[in-house]
Amino acid sequence: ASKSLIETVRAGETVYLGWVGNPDPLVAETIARAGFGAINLDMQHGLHDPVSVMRAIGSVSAAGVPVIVRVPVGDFAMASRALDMGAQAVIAPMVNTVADARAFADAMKYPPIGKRSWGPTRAMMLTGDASAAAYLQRANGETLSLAMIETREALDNLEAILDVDGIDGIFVGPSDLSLTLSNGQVVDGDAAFLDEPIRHILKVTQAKGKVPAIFTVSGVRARAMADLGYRIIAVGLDALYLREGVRRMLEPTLDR
Ligand code: 3PY
Ligand code: MG
Repeated sequence: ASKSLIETVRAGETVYLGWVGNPDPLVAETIARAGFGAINLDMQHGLHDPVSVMRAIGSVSAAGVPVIVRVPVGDFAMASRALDMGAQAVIAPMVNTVADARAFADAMKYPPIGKRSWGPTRAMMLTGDASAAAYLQRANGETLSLAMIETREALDNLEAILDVDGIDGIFVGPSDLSLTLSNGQVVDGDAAFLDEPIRHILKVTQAKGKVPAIFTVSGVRARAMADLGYRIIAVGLDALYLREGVRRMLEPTLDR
């Protein structure tokens, strides 16, 4: 089997993450096989639902690629379900307070760290754990909870959020961060005024020994974030892959 997400992250390697909102399992599999180190299934702004997540985890796992699920805002019950279905990590959007972070960690981790309820039927098919004890023994350490920092409030609470036991890393949402820091004036994930917070979040996350992750919309930006020190880096999304692919295909046919 290929390396799990946690193994790759522990090895200090960078994971480039494909982002998929289309709920058809073949779309996720095709994008996974095109070269990404992991695939995120988006239930917040994408069209994924619990059943499509279950199916896409199957098709992407068949390609030997780890799956992350981004749940809808505040839907921590879905975070547990995503793990039960075999997701190796969950991204929770809009984690703004310690209470948000605590609720997220509770859904992600078994006691004594959290309050995750038992039922990893599909997860155990994928890990190959033959007993409940075997899965229990490693689940808390091997499933990643990534809390999205994407508002001014979250930025103010960053250290306290990172200190919550059971939060494994931070996932920066540059679009929402630009929206909230500019008080609704700008949506631009590449805006220059994000440079300072993006470096600050990275430094604080590294200092706490947790995983720094971020969203980007280009390979150039993704590479720059990797060089800065981010370790899980989303590169664009499926709608963009389709549109850019079509444009590149049609480019030679255009009259100049
Ligand atoms: C953001 O940039 O706000 C995100 O949530 C990335 O998907
Ligand atoms: Mg966002």
